[in-house]
Amino acid sequence: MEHSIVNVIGLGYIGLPTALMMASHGVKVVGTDYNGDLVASLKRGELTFEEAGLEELFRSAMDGGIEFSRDYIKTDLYIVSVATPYDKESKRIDPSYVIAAVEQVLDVCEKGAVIAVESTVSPGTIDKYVRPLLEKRKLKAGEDVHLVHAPERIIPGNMIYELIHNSRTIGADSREIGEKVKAMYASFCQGSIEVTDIRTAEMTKVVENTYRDINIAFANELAKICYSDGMDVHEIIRISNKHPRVNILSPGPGVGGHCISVDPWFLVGDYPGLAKLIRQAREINDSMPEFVLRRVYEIMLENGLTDISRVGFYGLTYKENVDDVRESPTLQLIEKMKEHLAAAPKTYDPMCKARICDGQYPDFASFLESIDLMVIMVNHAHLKENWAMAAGKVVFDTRQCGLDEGNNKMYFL
Ligand code: SAJ
Repeated sequence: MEHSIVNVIGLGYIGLPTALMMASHGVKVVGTDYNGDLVASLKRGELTFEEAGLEELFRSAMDGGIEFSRDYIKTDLYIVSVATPYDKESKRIDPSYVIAAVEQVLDVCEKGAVIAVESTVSPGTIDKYVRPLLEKRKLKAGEDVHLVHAPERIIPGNMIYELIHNSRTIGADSREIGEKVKAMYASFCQGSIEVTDIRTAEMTKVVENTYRDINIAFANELAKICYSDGMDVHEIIRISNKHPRVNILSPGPGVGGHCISVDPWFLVGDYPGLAKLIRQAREINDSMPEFVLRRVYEIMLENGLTDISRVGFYGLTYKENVDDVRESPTLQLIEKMKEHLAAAPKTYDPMCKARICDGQYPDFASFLESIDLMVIMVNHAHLKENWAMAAGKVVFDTRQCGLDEGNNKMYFL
């Protein structure tokens, strides 16, 4: 598809790598974000979050002439990758940023332009919230403007590789438009690109994350069963996985991130009478931080530790080697503690430069000095590199990090 310029709207975790990737593959790109500080920082050549390989990609996109702006530009292809926050109580997605972005695109776009929404949305969002925006302006979908849903699939920590190598899905109202958008993504994506309709594309995204949530829940439930009866869940999973058709995931302290812990709720919300396994899996994964707390209490008793303020939690992010703390198990655990009127526990995370919560330590040494029991919530590479510093501590490893026992007293999930 010969576009003059692609305008990528929303330069966050997904929009920025996508915009940079296109620009470094010969596509003319303008990245737009309403956050002036973010735009200014990118214009200065400074990245706004850490991700393996992003720095190099940024340089190559700059060489490819990428521009950043607060303004939407007049063109014929828009990629909308703005945030879709979710309400913790109602479990519903808030589509207001997507709506605002599409409204502003409609203010400036050329006739026949394509608006591809990459943001994660709940199934039906395009029909329910985006299509009516066109109708309101008496614009005809499929003629004046073409709507597309092109959900992202990349995993934080391996985004750059996955942007290039993952297959992806394009949902469009017509095959012709789907194929045109596919051609643009094929400028950098080496995976297969499936063209389908918009509802199917919306649903596949949510189904993919729900599949993973359910599989993690199975591992977590096994951890609870095995612990209750003195069996080693990790050994059991290791051996079971030797079966050619078994591939059990790893139990952990909970499931975080903006997608897997959120998307399955859309199905529960829309199909409460049908989505029973999905709800149960969500509840199991949400129960894990509390399970960790119960285990911490038992470990304290076993070791004669009575002072909860001398228990520290290593890792605030939702998984290893990223700086994203959204819905992280550690933050979920802190919330649980608050519900029981406990003060925020001591925490340390080498990936979090910013202050996330009370009790957070800026360096590993002083964190260790102030605690007797360290609970590993995230397996950052930093931990193995600095493991010698934790010598002599009681350690509860919820992530099976493979650390040397040495003179530590170790417990596992
Ligand atoms: N986790 C476990 N045990 C495991 C695997 C993961 O406890 O065996 C935990 C992680 O520690 C983390 C959470 O689950 O807290 C989710 O992490 P993840 O690495 O499984 O996935 P995300 O949330 O980083 O990214 C997912 C990916 N989706 C799938 O794998 C189906 C990614 O491809 C999507 O692009 C992303 O969600 C998204 O944005 O939808």
